[in-house]
Amino acid sequence: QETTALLRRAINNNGLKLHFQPQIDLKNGGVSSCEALLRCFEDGALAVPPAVFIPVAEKSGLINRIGDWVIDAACKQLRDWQGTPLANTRIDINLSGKQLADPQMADRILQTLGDYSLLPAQLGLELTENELFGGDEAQIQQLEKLKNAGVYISIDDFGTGHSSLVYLRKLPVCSLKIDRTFLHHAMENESDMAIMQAIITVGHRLGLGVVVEGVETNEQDKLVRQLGCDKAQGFLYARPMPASEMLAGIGSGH
Ligand code: G
Ligand code: G
Ligand code: MN
Ligand code: NA
Repeated sequence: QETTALLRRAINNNGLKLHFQPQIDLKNGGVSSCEALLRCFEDGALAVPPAVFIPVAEKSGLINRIGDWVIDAACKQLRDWQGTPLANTRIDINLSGKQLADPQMADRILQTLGDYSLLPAQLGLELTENELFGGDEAQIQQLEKLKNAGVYISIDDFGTGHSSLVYLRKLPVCSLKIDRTFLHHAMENESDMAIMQAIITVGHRLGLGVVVEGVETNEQDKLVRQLGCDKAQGFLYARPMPASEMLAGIGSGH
């Protein structure tokens, strides 16, 4: 298939790159974490967006090689940020549920962190609800191992999957990322506002951090502050960018 061939070329020709999107600490305006978002280049230009190539990679099995590349690249970046103003900025990578089916995944992540002389708390993992709840006991144990070691674990796109709130207290997670559709609807719709409020309350009562994604306007920024979210991510603050721009922009501001 065309996308699979493109991905293979990108893997072999240094065409994969990580971009980073800051997460803003709403209490103090700092950037204590960022999300790593994979980009696929060919001949110096973006070739295909992740919303297209990630599902293809999951089907073809290439996701394991790509996922390992992402883990290594994120750790390399964290090491390169040591001694810069971004030294304490955690990188959160997106993990596909398929990757956790590999029983060595947790050990490999911890090994890679060690190889780069990093602390586990410098890395975070984002998994969607369906990936978390679809996982068997062995996959949950891998996440538990990572969390116990200090790796930060978030539920991505929270509120859109088929999860029950009861599972929140059983799953080894540190924070919820509220799916951006809730914020966008909450601006117009009282019931979406109520749902968002409820998610934030439940999250906090369970001791979880609450991150909101997709903040694009000042009104939305005001709302998420009023609602008591801990962190926010969105085009209003910054778009995903190469590491060099992270250092030039955010790094110098503090
Ligand atoms: O960057 P963008 O908003 O286009 O990302 C689209 C989707 O691709 C998001 O759902 C994101 O979680 C996913 N994605 C981006 N980078 C990665 C990655 O490194 N691994 C996995 N599994 N998914 C990713
Ligand atoms: O599903 P996940 O949360 O991993 O997706 C991250 C994706 O969301 C990235 O592709 C990123 O480009 C996109 N994104 C980040 N901020 C915003 C925003 O403010 N608005 C919209 N529409 N998308 C955003
Ligand atoms: Mn994500
Ligand atoms: Na998300």
